[in-house]
Amino acid sequence: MSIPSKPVLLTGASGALGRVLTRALAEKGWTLRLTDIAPFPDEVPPGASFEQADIVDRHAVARLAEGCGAILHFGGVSVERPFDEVVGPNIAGLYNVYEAARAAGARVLFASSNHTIGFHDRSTTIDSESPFRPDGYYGASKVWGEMMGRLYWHKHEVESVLVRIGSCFPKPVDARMLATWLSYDDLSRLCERAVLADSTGCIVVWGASRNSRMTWWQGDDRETIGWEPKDSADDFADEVSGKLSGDPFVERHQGGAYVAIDRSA
Ligand code: 15L
Repeated sequence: MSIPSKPVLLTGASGALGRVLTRALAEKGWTLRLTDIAPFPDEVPPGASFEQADIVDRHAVARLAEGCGAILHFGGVSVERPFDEVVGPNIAGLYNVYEAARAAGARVLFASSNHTIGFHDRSTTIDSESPFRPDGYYGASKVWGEMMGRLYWHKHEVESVLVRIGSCFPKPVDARMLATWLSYDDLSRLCERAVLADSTGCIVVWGASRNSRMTWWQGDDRETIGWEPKDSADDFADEVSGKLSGDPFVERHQGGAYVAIDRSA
């Protein structure tokens, strides 16, 4: 069993995915530095420490990253919100994270999103080089994050694994998620591989499980980190395949409900 040689900083630790990763990686014996703007709701596991901090606080982020070998960046706004709520954590916050990574010599795993490409049609298959088509301010902020990854790689050799997460929940809850679902275990293994891989450069990985309805996304760099998903949304098909939005515009696009939020019809 491999363990990173340096501590790993996890931002957004108090969120749903942060808590999942804290449990999974602490169980493996990793040394974790946890941070979030909200208090950590669980008992802090052995090998981990928690500090409450705002991602827009540049000095706090730099201090937290000092001596870390990797940053798992799950902090910031994680759903579509008005621009003024997104800009601080997801735009300035990304600068803080990348500056901290640069100073520490740390690799970044950036929790990007399928909402960077949400306006592609479900009838098409895109790859990681296909044009961005963000479906809101949140999706556009994730495009910015991916661009920061590329900038800091080419200019400063900061490595990044940019994970375009589909729908990471305990189980799929509607028909769309039969394509986009990423299980918690597949996410945890992905983060583990992203940190432990010898070198990554700046790469993109689609964050979805082995769902047979996942015909939308192909061609990423998962081989570089040796990650293959093991779970599948197919097991939930009977339960949720009838759960549609009833809106043809939403059903046409990969981003689902986000494409219709605040839309000028
Ligand atoms: C995301 O990026 C969100 O963080 C999550 O809450 C879901 O909305 C997910 O995308 C999705 O597209 O299902």
